[in-house]
Amino acid sequence: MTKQQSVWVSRPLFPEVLASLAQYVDVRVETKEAKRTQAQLRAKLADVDGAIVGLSDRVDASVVAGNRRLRAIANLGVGYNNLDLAALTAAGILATNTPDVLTQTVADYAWALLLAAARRVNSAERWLRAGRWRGGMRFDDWLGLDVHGKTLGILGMGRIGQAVARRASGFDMSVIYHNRSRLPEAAEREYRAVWVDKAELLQQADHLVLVLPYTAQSHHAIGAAELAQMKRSAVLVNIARGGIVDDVALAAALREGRLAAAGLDVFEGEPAVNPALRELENAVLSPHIASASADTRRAMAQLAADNLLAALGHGPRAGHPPSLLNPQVVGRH
Ligand code: 8YV
Repeated sequence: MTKQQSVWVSRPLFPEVLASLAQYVDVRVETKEAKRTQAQLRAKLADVDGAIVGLSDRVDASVVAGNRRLRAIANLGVGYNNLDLAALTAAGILATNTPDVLTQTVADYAWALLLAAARRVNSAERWLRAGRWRGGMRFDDWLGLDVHGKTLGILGMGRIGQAVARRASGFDMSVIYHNRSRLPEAAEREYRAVWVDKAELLQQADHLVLVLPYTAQSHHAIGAAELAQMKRSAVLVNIARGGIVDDVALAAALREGRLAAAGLDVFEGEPAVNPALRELENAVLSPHIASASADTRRAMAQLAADNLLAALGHGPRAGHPPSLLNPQVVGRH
């Protein structure tokens, strides 16, 4: 049977997720993720009803201008700074993201980076693999920094920030956080978390995790001035978006010993990574994989597919995508 609607999937997904889409719509899948130009994206979206896109697909006004067919964009990720939500809403296009399903996995990874950077895990492994462990090691070699018992700072206290905070109690840490809005008292008690202003957060945190959305306001929220306020013994972890940190200032602080270490999963201009960061032994670097556990990536892909199908009027949630970002568009068609 020919299906009336078509969707574009910007990168390969799990076969069972693609099969669930194909029950209802024609599916065109790209064989690999790519950084496409606005003109290329515009062409890809020209004759489809919906699409699954990811962070590398910048869907802005120029991409959807004049497209009278496109009804829905499902983003593979909780952060959606790659979408111009105002432009999609103005064009009557439903937009969705993938919250909740990745919260715990991303919070786990923040801890992986914090512990790895503080305890120099990756650097020690590189040294061992290079065949340099030949005995005669000094008792004061490979000294790292403790994490347990310290003060954890969290910038951004949404779902993922709270999941990071919850884990801190297992490390006997106290938690301070900064966020536009304070948590309810019960939640602050549960996480043993105290709201502080941003300057206090920077100055008092023994280690700092960044988990805030990337917006015009959060661009370079951590730059030279902020790094200068942090403890020299601090570890900085970024699992949010590259643009939140000024990479050049961070590399300088790490190189000059003004900051002890960093764990970075995201980079300004990724997949390009500032060479100054790549050279630093005290930076743990990974290619934006905080949500990449098998269960979570599958759940994210399925949620994106469910969102898209619902937005196009199919399946049990027809008309009501589970994680809709612009509900004001519903019913406009
Ligand atoms: C990516 C993320 O979307 O959810 C987010 O906001 O940044 C990640 O989960 C994922 O890596 C796919 O690119």
